[in-house]
Amino acid sequence: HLTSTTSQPNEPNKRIIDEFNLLVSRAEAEGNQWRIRAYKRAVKLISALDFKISSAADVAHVPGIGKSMREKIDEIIKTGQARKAHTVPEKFQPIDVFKKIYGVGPKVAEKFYAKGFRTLDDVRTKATLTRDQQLGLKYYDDFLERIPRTECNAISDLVVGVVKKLDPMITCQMMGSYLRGSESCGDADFIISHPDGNWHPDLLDQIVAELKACHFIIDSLSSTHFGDPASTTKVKPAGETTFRGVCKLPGGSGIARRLDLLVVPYNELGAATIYFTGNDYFNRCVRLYARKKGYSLSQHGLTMREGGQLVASKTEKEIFDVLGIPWRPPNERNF
Ligand code: DCP
Ligand code: MG
Ligand code: MN
Repeated sequence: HLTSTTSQPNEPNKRIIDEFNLLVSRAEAEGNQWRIRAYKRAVKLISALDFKISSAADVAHVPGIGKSMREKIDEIIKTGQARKAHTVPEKFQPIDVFKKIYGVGPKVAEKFYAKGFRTLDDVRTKATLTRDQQLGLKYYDDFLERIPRTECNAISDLVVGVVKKLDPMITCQMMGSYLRGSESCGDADFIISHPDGNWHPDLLDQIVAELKACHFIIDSLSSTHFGDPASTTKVKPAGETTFRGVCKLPGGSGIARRLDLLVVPYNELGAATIYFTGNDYFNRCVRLYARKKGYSLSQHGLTMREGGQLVASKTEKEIFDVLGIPWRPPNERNF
């Protein structure tokens, strides 16, 4: 798993690994996803070596450590540090703070900086904010807190209970990092579907109304941009509805949490399940693999790239079978 970046104290290449971890932090501050992954992969690969690197030439044969990574290694061996990791531009810190506001992406964060804002208070008092961004400020500290798994279990019980009370037939499952077994989650994600196969246009509204009535949902965010990165159309397909909002477990931690509900047609449940199980990197890999085999995979189904005919969508297994990828449990999708 490429995400764990801890190094052992008796690590022969500790100096190099420590510097590379700083480079990961810097890439995170920059929001450069490609570099974050490249440096994390390098940390992982270097940590796995059982010999001390005395020059970058020692790792020239290691796949995944390319030329620019080797230049960094030589720099660290020669000077004791990677200069880039220690010269962080002044604007990174405020931009990093801004990007953590829900509804603020890298572009808006840059814009805030260019307008001369340096603190959250500047944004609060001087910026023109969308409703989502206003809520992002309101819940700034809460949204940065991760949800412990025990609280996720309680959230799952509550939501599933409310849905089953409406109609015991309906399937409702907590997805995302929770389904992958994480000890803590960034938000609470649910997929809901009705196995009678009919589309129930007001199902989501009913569920949201019930969850508001029991004081679980405390705010609504705009749900128009529910992200399917592979989707080329801006029009939401018929038969799918999403809710993004804010919830708080009655009698719980008192911390407001992000909630995502996704209602999908039953015949798309498999494709939607792959999508909402993640993680996002696993999804990118599977989608790329599907493309190479002449298919296109989205959260709605697996289709032919040429012609667009639907090949499979109902179950995960059907989709993975067509692709020739062995099905693996969610806890083995933490790429
Ligand atoms: N997803 C994706 N691509 C994105 C965003 C999301 O494929 N750009 C999919 C994979 C994710 C799932 O949706 O696993 C849920 O999205 P979250 O942002 O809630 O991510 P996770 O639940 O995986 O992690 P976290 O604990 O941060 O919520
Ligand atoms: Mg999540
Ligand atoms: Mn989510």
